[in-house]
Amino acid sequence: MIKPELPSICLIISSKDVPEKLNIALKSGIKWVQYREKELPRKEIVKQAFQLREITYKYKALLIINDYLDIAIATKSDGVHLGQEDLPLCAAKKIFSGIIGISTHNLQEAVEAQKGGADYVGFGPVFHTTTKKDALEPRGVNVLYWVGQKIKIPVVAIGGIRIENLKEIKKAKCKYIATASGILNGKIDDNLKKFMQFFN
Ligand code: 3NM
Repeated sequence: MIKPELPSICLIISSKDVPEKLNIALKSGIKWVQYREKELPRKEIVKQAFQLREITYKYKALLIINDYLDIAIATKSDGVHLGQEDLPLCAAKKIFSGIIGISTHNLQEAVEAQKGGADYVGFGPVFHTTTKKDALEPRGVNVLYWVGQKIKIPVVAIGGIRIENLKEIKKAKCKYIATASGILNGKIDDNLKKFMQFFN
């Protein structure tokens, strides 16, 4: 399976953002969506993931499912994003040929993910975030820069990324970001336009 190149901006959505906010974001040009739902029962997550596959397919946007490889496979999603406590990368790689992203919070985790054949690492939280309930202490942009220098696969900055701090992300030579609140809070189309201008 030929894996598509990753766009610069990943929008993280949960069930409450479907379909209204997601539709605005897709119409405004987002090409990479991660579905991250921590509250709903699994049955509901499956149902919504199928809907998301249809919608994202229509807009030719990548769909990555957070946490659940089985749901990613069943829905023919483009990829899965796994945390440190989820199914280990080596097992995921045996049964899935799509995109596999791994959440990392320090250099060692990022190196391990790269060695294990991950397609990208999420690195964070770079800044303070309220979206993730059990988020760790912010890592800051200096550490982000340093990780980016050591890692060859895409490093996706995550956690508190917003228009106001994109300059710092760019200074850290980071080419990929993932955000929920940075795009979804306020006017989505305006936010996204500013994010896209920054990465063009
Ligand atoms: N993972 P926002 S931080 C989903 O550090 C997630 O691994 C993180 O949401 C990590 O853009 C985070 O609203 C929250 O801060 C991202």
